[in-house]
Formats: sequence, C-alpha cells, structure tokens
Amino acid sequence: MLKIASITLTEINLPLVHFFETSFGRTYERRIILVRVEDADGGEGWGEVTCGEIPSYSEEWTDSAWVTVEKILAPMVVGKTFERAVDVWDSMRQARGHRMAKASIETACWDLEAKKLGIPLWRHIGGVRTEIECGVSIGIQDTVEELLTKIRTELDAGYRRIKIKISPRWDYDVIAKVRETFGNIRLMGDANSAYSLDNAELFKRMDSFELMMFEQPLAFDDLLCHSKLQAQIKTPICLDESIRSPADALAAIELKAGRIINVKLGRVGGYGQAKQIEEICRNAGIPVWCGGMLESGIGRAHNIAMSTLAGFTLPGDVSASKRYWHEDIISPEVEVTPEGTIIVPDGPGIGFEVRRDRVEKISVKSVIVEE
Ligand code: OSB
Ligand code: MG
Repeated sequence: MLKIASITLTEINLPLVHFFETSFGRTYERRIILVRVEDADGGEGWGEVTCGEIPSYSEEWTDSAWVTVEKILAPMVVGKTFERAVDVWDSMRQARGHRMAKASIETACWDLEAKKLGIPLWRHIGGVRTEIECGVSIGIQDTVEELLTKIRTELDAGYRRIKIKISPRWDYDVIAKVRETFGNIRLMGDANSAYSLDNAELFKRMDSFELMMFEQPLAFDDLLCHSKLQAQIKTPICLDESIRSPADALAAIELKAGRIINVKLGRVGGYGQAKQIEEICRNAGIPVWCGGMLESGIGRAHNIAMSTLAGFTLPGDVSASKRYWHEDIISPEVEVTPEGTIIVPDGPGIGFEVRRDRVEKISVKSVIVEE
C-alpha cells in the first residue's frame, strides 16, 4: 500500500559529453525534470520526465511537462492511497496525453513500491533476466569520418549493435560507407520521421544494406503509410514515435505497419502501459527493445529494469553513463561490460543511489507538491 505524501520536482541542467543530432536538430545540453515521490512512512521513489527541450520528438517538452506535473498530475496523486503502483496510472486518467509527464510519477511510484518491499524493481515488474544486451545510438556528425571513428570506438567497447541516425542529407552514401568499412556488423538506421512515402524507392534501394531495421521512417501519426512502405521493402520497419499506447501497438500489428517495436517508458506512460505493450508484442511474435531519450542515470536505471521483461529480445539504446555525462547523478554510474551488456543491479528499487548533493548542485529550480 502506498500513501503518497508529496511529489518534488527538480529541474537539472546537464551538458552532454558530445552533441546529439537527429533529423530534428542538435542537442548540446539537457534540461531534465526529476521527480521524487515520498510516502507517508518517509519512503522515496525516483522518476524522470524523458521529454526533450523542444516539442520535436513529441508534443511534450521540459517547460510544458513542468506545469503539467506540478499543476495537474501531482495534485491527482498526492494525498491518495494506492493498493499498488500499477493503480497510479488510473488516477491520472482525466488528463489526456502527456504520457512522459505521467510516466515520471508512475515510474517513481514503482521504485517506491519495490523499495518498500525490499526487492529490485526489475523483479517487481516481472523481469526475467539479470543481464541485458546494449546497443548505441549515434547521432548525425559533421563528417562521415567522424561517424566512422565513433562507430569504431563503440564496437571496441563491445556494444552489440550500432544505430545511426539518418535523414535525407545523411542516408544512402553514409550507410554504404559504414558497410564498406565495418562489413556485416549489426546495424540499423533511425529516421525520426524524416521521410514520406514518396521516398519508397530510396528505401527499396537501401534494402541492399541488410540493416536490422529502419526505425520510424515516416510521420509519427501515420500507421497507414508505414504499412504501405513495409509492404514494399524487405528490411523490417521498427516503430518508435508511432506507438504511444497498447491500442497503437494492436493497430500497428494488425495493419502490418512494422515488424519490430521500440518501447520507451516515457513515451508510453510508464510501466503499466509498457508491460501491456510488451505482452501484446510477445503474443504477436513482434520483438521489442528499449529505446532511450538521453536520460540521466535515473531514467537509465528505469530503462535497465524494463529491459529485463521477456519480450525485450533485441539490444536496446541503453548504454554507459559516460557516453552521455562527465558525471552522472547516480552511484554507481551505469557501466557496460566488455561483452556489451549491463549486469542488472540487485539492490532494492532502481538499484542505484541518487546523489542528492550532485542533484542539488546542478538544480535550477525545485518545487514540492504536498497535501
Ligand atoms: O529516436 O530513439 C530516438 C534520443 C532522443 C530522442 C529520440 C531518440 C533518441 C535516441 C538516443 O536515439 C537514445 C539514447 O542513447 O538515449
Ligand atoms: Mg527513435
């Protein structure tokens, strides 16, 4: 049983070790909202809003999420008693959308619940593995040479698959060069909706690269077009932005809009929704994997937990803290083995300690919502 006494929001600013460029643009510094839930017994749980700094990947962004959590969602949860963390989702049903904002509270409540039970979160959500496979997502670079150097570094570190971002000015020739340089590595491309069905011929030509998948080639709200493209190409399409709910997953599967799904805790609204999507996909024979949103250690810890669910059979965008930050906000930092895996921590809850001193140092504002 959880009685939520308060929810604290803290915005931290964290510069990335290296800028991250997608078809939407470049990010140099993250503005991340951390959420701490405290219950009546003084127990705590941590979550993170995974939205970006501008509403390009989704409608949510840092400042919109802040007011949504503070003014709308936290008041729906604070002061309430929940039988189980999975019930928290329902208490926010009056608010439509804003799934990343909702997930920050929901995932924090799961961490709180697992800590109260004294068990690791990954076990609590029903995870089945103690080690997860890691891949990396590499942004668009200034030159192809820089991209090749980065890929070399990540392969040497042991990562099990390489994802590169693609866009109309960074696609066929770049992939050709990567294939020519590294041969038959496990490689995929993420377009973040940069193309339209008019580009079908290009995708047919890119079938020859035998990529593991093309991630989200077309518009975020257009399953029908993805199904038309998938019917014309051999390479599996993986949906990211398009899948926000279990209903979206069911529709995508029925429409044959893709053959793989990337699950992000924030995008779908937390563990309750993610577990439903994982089950739908597992029953339909659709592999899923854990996507990333350049999270701080808190969001990353949640991604590690989610990746232990049975349906997560492909390497995720879950990589070491040091690829993103000079210094993370959790202890220990997330490390990847030379075999390209993360050993899932066995402590209670997310299994990493939040460094409160460091969070305070990089905090730009904080607010507490209580009864
Ligand atoms: O599309 O998967 C994406 C980062 C921000 C927004 C969207 C995406 C990404 C990534 C990075 O690909 C994944 C990561 O390393 O966290
Ligand atoms: Mg993506």
